[in-house]
Amino acid sequence: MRQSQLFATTLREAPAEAEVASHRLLLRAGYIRQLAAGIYTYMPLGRRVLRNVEAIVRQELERAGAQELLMPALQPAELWKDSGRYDAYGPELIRLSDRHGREFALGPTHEEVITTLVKNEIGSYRRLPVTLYQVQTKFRDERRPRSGLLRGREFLMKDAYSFDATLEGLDRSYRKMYDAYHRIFERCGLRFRAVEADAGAIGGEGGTHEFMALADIGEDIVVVCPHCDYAANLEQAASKAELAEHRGKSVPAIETIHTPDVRTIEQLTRHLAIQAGDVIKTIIYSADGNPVAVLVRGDHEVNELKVKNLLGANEIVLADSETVMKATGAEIGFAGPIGLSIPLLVDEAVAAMERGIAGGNETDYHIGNVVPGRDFSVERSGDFRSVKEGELCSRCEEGRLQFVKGIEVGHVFKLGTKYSEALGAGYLDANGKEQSIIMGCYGIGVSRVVAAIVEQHHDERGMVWPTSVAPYLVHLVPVSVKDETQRQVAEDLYGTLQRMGIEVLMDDRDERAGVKFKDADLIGLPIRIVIGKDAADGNVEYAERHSGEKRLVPVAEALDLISGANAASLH
Ligand code: 9G3
Repeated sequence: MRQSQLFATTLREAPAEAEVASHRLLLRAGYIRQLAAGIYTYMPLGRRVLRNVEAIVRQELERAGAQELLMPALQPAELWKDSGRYDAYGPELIRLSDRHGREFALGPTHEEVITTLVKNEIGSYRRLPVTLYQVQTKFRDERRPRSGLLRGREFLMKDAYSFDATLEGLDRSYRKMYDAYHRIFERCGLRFRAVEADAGAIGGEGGTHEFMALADIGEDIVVVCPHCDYAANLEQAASKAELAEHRGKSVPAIETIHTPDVRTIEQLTRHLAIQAGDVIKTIIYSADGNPVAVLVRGDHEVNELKVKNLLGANEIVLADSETVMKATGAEIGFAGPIGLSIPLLVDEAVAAMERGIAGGNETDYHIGNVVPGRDFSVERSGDFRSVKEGELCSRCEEGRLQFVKGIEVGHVFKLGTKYSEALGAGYLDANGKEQSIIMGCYGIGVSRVVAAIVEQHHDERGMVWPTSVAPYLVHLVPVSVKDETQRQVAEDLYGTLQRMGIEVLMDDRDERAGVKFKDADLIGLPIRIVIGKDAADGNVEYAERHSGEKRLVPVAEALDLISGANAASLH
């Protein structure tokens, strides 16, 4: 491609609202242009990257045995009403009516559509298992679309759905997708971690993983162990509680302490000159309307998801002051485990304390010398706390957990029969009995992957594309197109590379060298060939954008180096 003809202009500056690197650089280098908030045009350079990412995704999905189809974006509202999700989603689900007044939604995802399709196609277990996928535009009316392609309102997703007759089959389908995702993100040049995540709103058979591309601007916290391969999202992560060296000496009987108006941990530790870790914090929740007390050490936080999962509750909220008064006989801030008649969930770090200070279940009073197991029951003890950085890894019990930021680029779910039951997608098993199909679903934010790659591969001068996804492999830069020798050598190289099937962009513009080099840095192609005054001796400069390495080589050697890089990148 000749840059003088390329439909792209580079910008000196990005608009003020562009904050993260990928948003700024993709705009400045002419890869994307915004049409409206969260809605983008992929310019030729950006489209080529998107297509390269799609190609990797398709190759790995096909290799995993998935079959590609393409579903409509316009989805009849009835499907969402049948699945019960029409009202579950608010303004994020874009709704519209057609000319006949029939209601539709612009597809944010396709569980309802694909399940209905399969329901009408699969009658017998003999047609199972099957995994279907598409690469298609999704619509989600984000309240605050931001960071360019990282969080758009119209974006490209690869969504796959697996259909099995048994849970073992689902495990196999899930594993194939999980492994394909590792290959995809590795080939895209992403540093990522697959983290155990909670099934969340989609409510499947449990067993779900998020693929997080590591980046400081990521919105999610990933808990990783530097010593082993443990990784989990913050909601799910578990640490090994470093249990207080166990009680040897006997602890005196409990004592009541007058603590007027001392309601918070911070006030209590100051009032009694103790550490937060000496406190037994008692938080009262309403779990599906039933009060429950959760005990964690004063320096820990309750992990409400873990409590919800253990109780199997649909909803868990902090109890209001009336509920707290009814359950404890005291105002909020004085709840304690002794004498409570509601269930006690005791975090293991509390159960291991030698003694602690706890609320007195009487306004303005706390209790000292409280011994877990002696003064209150610890039979319902477990992991109810959120992990903190520096705690011991729960898997290897050697590494100290670290918090890193991540961008969710993929998410795989075991759905079970949630949708097949709701929509009546069954099959006849070998005994002729009607069974519900067992599903999994697997998403990759294809357009988000483009931005995540930039977040991980850029420097102060611009983007640094991995060869596997770069819009072109080679950037030919003749220093002066007015110099007949330089122009000729460049034209010959351009022709040769094209005949070799190498993707090449030639900066044939009549611009100063400085402008050309700055633009080349910004656009970020992996290999740059500078044709300058040494062209007279048949030499050109071979430069790698990633390593910054430059060397003067004869044209023939430059071609060998490029051909090698091309083969390596399967470009
Ligand atoms: C909606 C809206 C937004 C949504 C959803 C539904 C996220 C919704 C979860 C998923 C789960 C998987 C298949 C590919 C992988 C992800 N945002 N989700 O269901 F109506 Cl407005 O999409 N779907």
